[in-house]
Amino acid sequence: GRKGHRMTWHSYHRLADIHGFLDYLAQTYPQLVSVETIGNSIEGRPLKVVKISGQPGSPAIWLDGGIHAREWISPASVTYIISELVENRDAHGEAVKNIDWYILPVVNPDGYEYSHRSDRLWRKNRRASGAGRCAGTDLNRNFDYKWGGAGASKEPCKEIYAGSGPFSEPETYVLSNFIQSKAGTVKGYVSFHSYGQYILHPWGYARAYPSDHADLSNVGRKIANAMYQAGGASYTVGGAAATLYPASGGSDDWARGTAGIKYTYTIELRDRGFFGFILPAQYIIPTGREALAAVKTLAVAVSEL
Ligand code: ING
Ligand code: ZN
Repeated sequence: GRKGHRMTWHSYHRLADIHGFLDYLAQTYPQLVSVETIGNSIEGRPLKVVKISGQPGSPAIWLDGGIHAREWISPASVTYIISELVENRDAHGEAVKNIDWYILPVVNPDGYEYSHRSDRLWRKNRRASGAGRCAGTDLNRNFDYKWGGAGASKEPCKEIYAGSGPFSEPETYVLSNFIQSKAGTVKGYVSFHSYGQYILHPWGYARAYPSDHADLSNVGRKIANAMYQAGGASYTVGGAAATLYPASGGSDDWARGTAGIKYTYTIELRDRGFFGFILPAQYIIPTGREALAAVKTLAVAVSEL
């Protein structure tokens, strides 16, 4: 088409349109944007990370979306963030320009496509487990930190099946290796999920907190204020297990507990349950604005470290 891509924020798009948008940005802004396929999903789809470069020596922030297939507002909001950080760069202040952003909008591309084609409420990846057996591992139970503990299941038919072992799934293995390869430079991590309007920080495995709980909580509250100003929705801040429910093997516990990233959050986007996972597309832009406000606030916090 005229614009060189098919992406919009007026409807939910298939994986091909999302990947086409990332490739378009890398072609159009080669000095600012690059796209790297860091590995492939279990069905062979590329895991495409977009890098939006800061200045030499800038700290890095990692963002991901679409760990869970049915949470369509997550990839939609993460691609909205990418669009604004690249194509509306001057509108968002200096802090965002002094960060190396690494962004994986669809961690679970097989599940995402399956949720479009076959089962709108699919959550897990699409690992096959043999004839008559249940498919799929919950990628947000498959990370190594406290793997297999509270709020995770060893039963493949469960929605919270943790997999056969830590990082048994290519999607989590590849993501974790990529971030570890940037060791030391990544100071912020946000994983976007839905729904509920929560800003969650570690720990998820138990109702406990890291020793710098006050920092996580303070920045979390700043994020909540910025999101409210940007989009009008209220977000609740707290430890993941204490606020929602215990869940072991999540990406944010890994990001803090294994990778040592200071500011680590899971953000549960809109809504609070009226539409739930089936959030109408008219809410993509207001929710995307909130998600963008969240990461801008995080960029300021990381810059002050
Ligand atoms: N919720 C998260 C889940 O994986 C969560 C909630 C995140 C709990 C991180 C603990 C730690 O179950 C959704 N909507 O996926
Ligand atoms: Zn989720």
